[in-house]
Amino acid sequence: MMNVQELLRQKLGKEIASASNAEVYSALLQMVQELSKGKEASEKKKKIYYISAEFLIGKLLSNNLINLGIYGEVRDILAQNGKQLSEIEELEPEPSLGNGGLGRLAVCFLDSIATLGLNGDGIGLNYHLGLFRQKFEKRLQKEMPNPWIEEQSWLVKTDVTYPVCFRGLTLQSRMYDIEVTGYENQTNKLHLFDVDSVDESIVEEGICFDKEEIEKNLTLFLYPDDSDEKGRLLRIYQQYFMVSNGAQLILDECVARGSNLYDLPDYAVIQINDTHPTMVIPELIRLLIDRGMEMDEAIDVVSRTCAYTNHTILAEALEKWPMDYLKKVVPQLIPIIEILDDKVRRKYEESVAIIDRQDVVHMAHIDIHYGFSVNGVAALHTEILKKNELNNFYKIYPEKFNNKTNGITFRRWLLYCNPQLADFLDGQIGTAYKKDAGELEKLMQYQDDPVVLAKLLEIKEENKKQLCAYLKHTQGISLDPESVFDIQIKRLHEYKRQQMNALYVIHKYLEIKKGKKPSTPTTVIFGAKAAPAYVIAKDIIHLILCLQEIVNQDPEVSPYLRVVMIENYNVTNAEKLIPACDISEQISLASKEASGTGNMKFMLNGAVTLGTDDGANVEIHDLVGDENIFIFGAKSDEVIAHYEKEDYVSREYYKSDPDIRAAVDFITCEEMLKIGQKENLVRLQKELLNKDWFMTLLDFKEYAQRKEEALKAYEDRMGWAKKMLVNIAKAGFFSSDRTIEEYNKDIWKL
Ligand code: 26Q
Repeated sequence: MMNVQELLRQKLGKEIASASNAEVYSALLQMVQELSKGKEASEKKKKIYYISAEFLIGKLLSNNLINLGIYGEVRDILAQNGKQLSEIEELEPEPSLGNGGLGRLAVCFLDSIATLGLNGDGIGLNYHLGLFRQKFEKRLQKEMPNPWIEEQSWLVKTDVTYPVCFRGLTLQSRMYDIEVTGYENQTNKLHLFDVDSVDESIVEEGICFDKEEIEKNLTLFLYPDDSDEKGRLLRIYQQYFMVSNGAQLILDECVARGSNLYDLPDYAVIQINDTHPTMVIPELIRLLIDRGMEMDEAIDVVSRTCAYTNHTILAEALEKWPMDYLKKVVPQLIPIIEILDDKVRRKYEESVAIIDRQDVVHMAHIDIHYGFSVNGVAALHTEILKKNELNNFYKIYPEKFNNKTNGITFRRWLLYCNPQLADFLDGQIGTAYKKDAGELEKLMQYQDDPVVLAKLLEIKEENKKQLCAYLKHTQGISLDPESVFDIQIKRLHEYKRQQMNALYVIHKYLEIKKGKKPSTPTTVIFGAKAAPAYVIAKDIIHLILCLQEIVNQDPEVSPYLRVVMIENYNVTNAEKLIPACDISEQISLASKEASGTGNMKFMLNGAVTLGTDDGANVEIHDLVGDENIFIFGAKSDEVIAHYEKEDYVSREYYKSDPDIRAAVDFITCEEMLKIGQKENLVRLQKELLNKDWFMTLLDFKEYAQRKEEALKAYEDRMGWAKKMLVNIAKAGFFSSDRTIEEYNKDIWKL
């Protein structure tokens, strides 16, 4: 057994008590890196490479301490020396190498791959300034760079470097590694590629920079603004840089493990995370041909190595690149893509072609034809892919389609973020659930035990108080821990319908003004970043920030209703918000949210879902039963029918329902215009009345009713605690360990 105290003292070169927090942080980082290194996986023959444009890793210090099994010990040693681990954690910057679901999923998967002792690494890019840091100014979102790489960080610089050729430009890459510790098991790696020539000083105001200086800007930002051609070309540069490095690394490693390349599928499986890394397919083919393989053979080998995950059914998110753009950046891929298209065209109809009549390349089509597996991320989502969105492909390749319902790592989303609950579970049902999540079901035997139920309520109350203290400390916001915490945190998108929640706030505000005082006060909490060029999404943020001001400042209303939008929503504040939640808002328009993973995190932490029958909510609903979830709204087949018939007219709902009318009118009322920007508010209101593409008004009435029911149910404290208990007990299915076991059994076969 190692002596943690001794190791720490060694790294510090002095007594812990006399070191600063910064020194302790630095020593802990070194110590963890050393311990993780000692657990590096021995390479087995076949390996999974998870390639993704996003890895939303979150802070790593405590996560790694937990996975190494020394969290409690370190916390106590520090405490004995007058140091708080929670304060030291605050010194670690959070890398923002992802947007939301897809990026966070990738990291939960890396955790489970290592925890299950599988051979697998992640491959991505080392964005120096991440997504962006969100600031609110005049109730509008402003974007700032989020530098996260410090002198000392989790990144380990390696000697691995590859040439990557673009038209008229060859860059030499550099690989950095981050150790991925599994829970009480081995350590795997996240490989992040970069170029030495990146120059952060070219960033001007906010997140503006010269989009043409590729050598300097290539790995500055995740999703640089792609509203103009230069921005879109930069995305192609990034994507190709990622996949070319990935492909070269994979081939090198497989050869080193004994592959002759003709047997590549016995040595590697590449999971393509959405279409962003799709060019890995033509790139691998190109590299194999370079190494002497025939074209047809190369296509066959690559097709048996690559598998594709689809994360969205929104048409606008399915990537399509004009041939012109590809020619400007990666001309070497053009002949290969043309051959891939030609082969498809000889066999199948136009609708499944790779290059369409407008000379645009459909990236997902490459993945489906030239990968051996296509999976959706929740049962409903996969069904919709098969029946609707990708039906033409399903008819050709029924055997390729499969579902892998998403999951989350319980280490971060329970053990770390909710230690009180984890400790309580340990005492109640034992500790086996940490590695075998199905064990949580054992909690069901206590569903009528008043002592257990009271304890769950007490833990929730404590978490709410801690959240209040955190928000006071970090954002200067004061909240009432006695109120119901109703939380919607996720990327801002019209289909997720934050605007519906905002309309509810208006509705409630107007009711209170009319004298209808609720018996339980509610705090509605939002957290969301909007894509910098997504105009309506930014208008919705503006609406919420204006409401926050009006509602909270109104002495008649604020004792009963408060609205808060958290600035710069990220993994770190999610870890505080989720354990403190009573009502989890999962209100996307049915059929639009592929899965959702926040919904699972909330459930696991004892929140009750208020949601539509969409994505993984459907599976949550099945597991907990009608009693323990609040479901409302149009079902996915109704919604799909509305789109087909084009018969949804939002204005009809506005005209016929006085509550809806009052709420929508309020958006541009005098009070709002006094503090808000007319342009934004009017535009948003018009959008709701004239288009409302995601059918907010269709579901509004039922949403408001269900929410009232949930608030009513909350007042019966023991009844509510039972709902909490059932949600926790049934959450085991959503462990990413289960998801990864399924990927391995059906797709990877490691
Ligand atoms: C596409 C084209 C151009 C620019 C950007 C993009 C782009 C960027 C990011 C498209 C999609 C994304 C991210 C998608 C995402 O996060 N999807 C979420 O994936 C989760 C994990 O499977 C699901 O739970 C969510 O339902 C899904 O929305």
